[in-house]
Amino acid sequence: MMTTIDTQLTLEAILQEPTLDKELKRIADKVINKERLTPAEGITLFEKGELGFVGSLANFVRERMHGDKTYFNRNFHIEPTNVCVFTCKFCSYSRLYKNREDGWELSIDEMLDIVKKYDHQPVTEVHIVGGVHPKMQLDFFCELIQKIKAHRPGLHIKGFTAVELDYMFRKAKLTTEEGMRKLREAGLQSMPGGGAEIFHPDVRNQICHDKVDGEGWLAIHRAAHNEGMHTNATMLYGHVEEYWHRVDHMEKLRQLQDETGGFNTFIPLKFRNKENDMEDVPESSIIEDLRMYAIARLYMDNFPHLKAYWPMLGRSTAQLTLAFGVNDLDGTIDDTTKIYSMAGAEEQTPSMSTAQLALLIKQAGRRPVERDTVYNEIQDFTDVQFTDEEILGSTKKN
Ligand code: V47
Ligand code: SF4
Repeated sequence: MMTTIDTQLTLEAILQEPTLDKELKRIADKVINKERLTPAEGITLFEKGELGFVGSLANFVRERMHGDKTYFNRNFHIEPTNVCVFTCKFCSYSRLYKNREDGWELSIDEMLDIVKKYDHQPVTEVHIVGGVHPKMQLDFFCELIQKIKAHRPGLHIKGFTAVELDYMFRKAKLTTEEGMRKLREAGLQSMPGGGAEIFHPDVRNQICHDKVDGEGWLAIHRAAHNEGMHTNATMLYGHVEEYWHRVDHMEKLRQLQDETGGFNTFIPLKFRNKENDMEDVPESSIIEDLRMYAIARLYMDNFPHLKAYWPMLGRSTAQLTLAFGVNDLDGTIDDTTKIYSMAGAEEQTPSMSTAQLALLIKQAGRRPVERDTVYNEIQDFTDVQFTDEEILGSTKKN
């Protein structure tokens, strides 16, 4: 197990290396002294920071914040529809309304049936996210949320990207604040971080020109925070953007977090290039992915958590990220999302039992701790012994 002392030794060795670039040395000193990095320093890290350097520094920060704890949660997804009015070029999942017979549209009863499947399982969260269907509107989703809450009041509802909400609120002719209040009153408790992509218009106009812009995405999260909800933030990286676009994106999130404190987690999402209009854009390497996580940990100093979404990265890379700043792995999921499998991710049927997820974290030398959506700790699994059956998954206990 890598201890904090080991990490400090590695870091000291790197800092004493006579050939270390002066700018990188200054950045490392700032990180060690808990000083905030500037956007120019963020760009320097991307341009000059080798994996060993950014990784050791990010691991140092991760252990200063969380020690060896690595959070996971027990959740499942509901994807109400993949019919979507928008035309994001990276999306492998959506179908236009005119082609809706190729996609799916779930009724409220069908979605409640999904919730009921988990009645005797210790899941704590349902994550609801999907395409933007022109006929599934705010009242429909308020009814869905109320019915889920009536059926299982203790299940935390995390739902809807800012893209879905922007469309719903405009259709309902409500302000962002009014719409958000309505959803909170119906039982929505937090929001996932999707739809952020890259905020800068130079990139956004190329990859997803017709959905809410960066300012609009941030305004919806601000309104959610003002309603007392926590939200997450993502960044879709590794396609046509340049390093400075990534830093610009992280900077805007960092500024909103200074203002509201409402973000829980930052989730870098690796672009996958199958079955979409960006198949000619090569995917990033694992080295570049790990550098991305590490630099995110260093730059996003006011975000308490950095999450790797294992269905998209694959289990081995997700395990590696735990040494590069990541302290949270999402989640047991139970094969209930298609967003990544349709884009060519390693995990075609994403599902892990609690035992498998806890073991994956332990094998990386960390302490698996189950959390709820807002990071209350539920159980430390470090010393829990699992049966072979639980580990092999022949009897799946979510
Ligand atoms: O916004 C779509 C991404 C996001 C591709 O908040 C793609 O806890 C890569 O945001 N390659 C939706 N990424 C999923 C999401 C999410 C997932 C897990 C947890 C949380 C959370 C949020 O998926 C979209 C988009 O950025 N996406 N297509 C693709 N081809
Ligand atoms: Fe629609 Fe979301 Fe796909 Fe864009 S990424 S086309 S908004 S489902």
